[in-house]
Amino acid sequence: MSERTLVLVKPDGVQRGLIGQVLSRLEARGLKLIGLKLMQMDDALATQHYAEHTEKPFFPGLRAFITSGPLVAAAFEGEKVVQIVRNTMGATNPVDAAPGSIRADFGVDLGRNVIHGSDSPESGEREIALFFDDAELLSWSRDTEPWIRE
Ligand code: DAT
Ligand code: MG
Repeated sequence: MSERTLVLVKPDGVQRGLIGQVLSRLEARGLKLIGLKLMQMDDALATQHYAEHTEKPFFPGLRAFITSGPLVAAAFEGEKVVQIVRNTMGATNPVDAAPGSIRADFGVDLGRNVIHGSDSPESGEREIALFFDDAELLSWSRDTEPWIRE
């Protein structure tokens, strides 16, 4: 079953010039990109996107950070993409993230962990709808597909 996931290169990743390296890892792994944009979140979008966290003590800081500058939003599609992205990202806290994962290799702080990835296929659908219009999502067939998935 194909699923979709939302990836954000957060404002720390953009400020630090890591957009290409972060997306490159996902692209090189074999994930199929179906949507991509540079944008800035406002408070309303941050509150919707992080709906599960709005009552947490860290939310005001998280909202200030995620709206503080441009970010890159990307949508990927394919079997098990949610889990593949989560594993490629590493644990939420870069201190605990496995070496080789994006959060370990590019960060040291929970509040500056460079990348977001949806936590379930349902979250993927919900979050992609917040960031992309249908017309911004491309359905395309990749010529290299047989070399990436059996
Ligand atoms: P993830 O981004 O791995 O899905 P999450 O959904 O639990 O993690 O939290 C969203 C973001 O909020 C996370 O990437 C970093 C920040 N965050 C989470 N827990 C935090 C905490 N206890 N203190 C400060 N920031 C936190
Ligand atoms: Mg989460």
